[in-house]
Amino acid sequence: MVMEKFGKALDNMIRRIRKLPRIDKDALKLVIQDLQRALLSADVNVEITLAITEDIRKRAFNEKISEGIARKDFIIKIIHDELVKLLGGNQTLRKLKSNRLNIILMVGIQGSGKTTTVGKLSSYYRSRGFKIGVLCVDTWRPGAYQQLEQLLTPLQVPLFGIPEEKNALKIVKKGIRHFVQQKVDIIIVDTAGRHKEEKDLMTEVQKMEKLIKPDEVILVIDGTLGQQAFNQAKAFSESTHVGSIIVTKLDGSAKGGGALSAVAATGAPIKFIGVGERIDALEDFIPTKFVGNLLGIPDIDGILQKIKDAEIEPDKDMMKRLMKGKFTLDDLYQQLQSLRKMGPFKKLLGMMGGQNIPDEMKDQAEGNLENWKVVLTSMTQYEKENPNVIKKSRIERIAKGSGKSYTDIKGLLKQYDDMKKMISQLTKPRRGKKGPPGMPGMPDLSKLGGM
Ligand SMILES: Nc1nc2c(ncn2[C@@H]2O[C@H](COP(=O)(O)OP(=O)(O)OP(=O)(O)O)[C@@H](O)[C@H]2O)c(=O)[nH]1
Ligand SMILES: [Mg+2]
Repeated sequence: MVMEKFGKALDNMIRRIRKLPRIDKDALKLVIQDLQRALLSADVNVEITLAITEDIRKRAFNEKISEGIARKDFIIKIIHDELVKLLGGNQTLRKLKSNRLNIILMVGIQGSGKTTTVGKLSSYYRSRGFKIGVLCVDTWRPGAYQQLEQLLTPLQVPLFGIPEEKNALKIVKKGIRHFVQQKVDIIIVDTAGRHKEEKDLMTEVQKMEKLIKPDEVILVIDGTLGQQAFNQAKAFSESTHVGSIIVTKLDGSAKGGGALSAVAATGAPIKFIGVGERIDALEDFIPTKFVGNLLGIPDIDGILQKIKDAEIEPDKDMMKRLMKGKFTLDDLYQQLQSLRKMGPFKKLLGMMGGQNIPDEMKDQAEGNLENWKVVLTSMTQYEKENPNVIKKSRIERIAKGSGKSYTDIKGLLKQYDDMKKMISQLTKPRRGKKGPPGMPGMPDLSKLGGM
């Protein structure tokens, strides 16, 4: 499993957060220690670890949180956000340009998995309809050309290389010319492995970049690399314009924190991860999903959604209209839509005094939403804004236009009336009227809807 150990350490941290009845500054201190331990044990560089945890410490108590959101959930969210940010944010894959040549330059240290990844990328893009050409400019590793040949022959992807030539720049120049003539969509350039102490080789790759002006330089990082990943990645990003990262060997027992450090060192996002030696062992990298798994919270999406909903302010104009008793059919439709998501409408009602919306109302809203949608398209704007004018002949016309029956339309209009009454009661000062539990002054909602 990917980054198993890191995941376990984070899991412990989340458990700690969840067990706490409430979170105070002392509790946060422990949580932050857990997180630091998790990051460090995953080989994340010390400075980065401190920077992240400092950010979390600051945000945890200084940011205002929306009503109805537990501080615990909020802290889980910030930890999630910070880790996603560390991993380069939620970048969508840069789309290769169609109808023009794209050049990808692969760089990385010896044995990081460049050549294997070239094979995987060839297969990935070929199956998406691109015409690929692979260029072997590895003048160091014995049998580099043959290794690529073995990988690419089954895929029927053409390979260019001059095994006896020792000047990488000469090969790359000829190779690009060759594939331009062949009119390929993507040229993937596989280079020799090199590391930061090999100054000549670092200069060579720098010159190569200048010469071929690639659309993307991909740094291939071995996921098992550990602490050195930071400095290696930094050296590459100082010599070339690293645009993205592929982390390999995350199928093993890799701690993977090296990859996190590499992202921090280069500022480039991870785009793919390698999860095995086979040609198809390449996965899209989706930071939110990755971090969600890492944090081991199955309902992380639920928590994030809840916080997002709470942060959406209800429509102020609508609130004003409601307060004035102006409530149109369009408003109703919008309300039902947000009711379905139990988002801002619930909040709006909460602000008006009706906290607990019964489930049946939610179910009915769900059931009737589609009907309302159709019916509303058969109404004029005037009718939607002044529903009281909708009498017999208009109902007949609307029924015909929407393919519903006369009683259907009557039923929906009744639903509108009930809703309007409910809202006007909520906006009136309360006088201890009877209503369903938890909703003082509310009309019987079970009558709502029946279509
Ligand atoms: N388990 C696993 N092994 C991988 C992965 N990617 C590459 N490898 C293995 O890592 C070893 C080195 O891979 P190469 O692709 O030759 O690495 P390279 O960066 O081209 O090496 P040089 O050309 O010498 O710099 C091979 O044995 C690969 O099978 C991966 O995602 N998972
Ligand atoms: Mg290689």
